[in-house]
Amino acid sequence: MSYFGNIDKIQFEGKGSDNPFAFKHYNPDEVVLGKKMSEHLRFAVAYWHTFTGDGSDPFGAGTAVRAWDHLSPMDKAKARVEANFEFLEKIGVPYYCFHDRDIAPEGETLQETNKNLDVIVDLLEQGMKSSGAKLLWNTANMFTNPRFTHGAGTAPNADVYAYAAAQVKKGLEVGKRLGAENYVFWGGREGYETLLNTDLGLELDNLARLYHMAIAYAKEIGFDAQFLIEPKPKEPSKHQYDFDAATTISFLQKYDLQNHFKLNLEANHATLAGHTFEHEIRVAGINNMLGSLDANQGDLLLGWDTDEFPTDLYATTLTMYEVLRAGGIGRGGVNFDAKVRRGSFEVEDLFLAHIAGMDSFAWGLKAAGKMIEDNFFEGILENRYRSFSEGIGAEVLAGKATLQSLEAYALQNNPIKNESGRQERIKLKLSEYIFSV
Ligand SMILES: [Mn+2]
Repeated sequence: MSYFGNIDKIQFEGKGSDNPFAFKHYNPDEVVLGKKMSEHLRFAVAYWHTFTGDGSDPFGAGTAVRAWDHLSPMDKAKARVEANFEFLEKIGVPYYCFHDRDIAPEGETLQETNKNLDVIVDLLEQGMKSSGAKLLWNTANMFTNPRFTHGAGTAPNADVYAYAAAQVKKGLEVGKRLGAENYVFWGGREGYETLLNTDLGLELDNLARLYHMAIAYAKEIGFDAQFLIEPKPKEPSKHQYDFDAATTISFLQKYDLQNHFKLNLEANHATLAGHTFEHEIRVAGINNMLGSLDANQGDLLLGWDTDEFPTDLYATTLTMYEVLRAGGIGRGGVNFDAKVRRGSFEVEDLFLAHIAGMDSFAWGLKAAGKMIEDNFFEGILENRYRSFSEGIGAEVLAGKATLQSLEAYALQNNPIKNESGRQERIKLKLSEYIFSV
């Protein structure tokens, strides 16, 4: 059966096209900086927003109109599998991502839940074989069920901790079976509300213990996916432990986990942490921890995680500029962790939203590629830091300088001359690049 029968495979038609169901910028085979667009971007569809989400919010019931609405939970789960592969094929996206509870409903017991999961994983495996679609990553949802009200890997209750561990174990087995490129840990409720009832040190130690167990088990079963942690500063907890890239990297280093993990960075989570997405990518990049991207955008007028489809070209350009600068996305990808707005409830909107996101990222990639080809921004950095390439600056970089030698230099170097940073000029140039492609 077809879930999107009236929609044909989305084609690249180029900038002149006014067909809303066509790409204007995303041309998978087009080469940018020696590599195909499809290889740079490695797009993924998020199962939860695209197939499981129904448009409900804290003020009202779901609005989405989907062909599987009337079905029982297990039949619904089976229908969504078919819809997933039809959608991936028609939109031309090679990867998808899911949480365990997106794909199959929970049962009364862990045994029953795992049985439901196995039924759906069988179907996913078959669908991947026949369609060629791949799993960018999977993860465990350890935040929706009420048992996780106080956290999972940081729960104050060892029974909950054990349940979470069992869920991670199953997740790793599922990931191995489906050939996942990455396995993600998003600390859904790993955080706290008040220190008055929280042993912060123990909770963080326990979280690290869980990660070490996951590393050991993945090794044991021969699951060689890249492990990723997804930082987020708040929501649902007031204080989330994986606040941002820098906090997460410091956690990984403290517990000797840094060689086993990279980061899955999300644009809207960066915004909530008071950063730009490009800041987070740069921090990960300089620490060799850029793993994968959750592509979306927040609304600066709202204080929560709105997960909108990315359409801001300044953001997509700077994102792709940072990715290219970091040497690419590796085994990661650009996963649309984005949901259509509640008012965009028709299935057509799923296609139009992904086209918007894919075209915006392709546009950003082209602009960023041009910026790098022209060496414009790199040239600015080279000039701005040139005092470190000779004289006293070169001695600092070579590790030859001491406080005494720097003092001797400073005493005779008077006055010091600074230069303008010229950021207004640079920002205008950025606009020129974006609108030239
Ligand atoms: Mn989000």
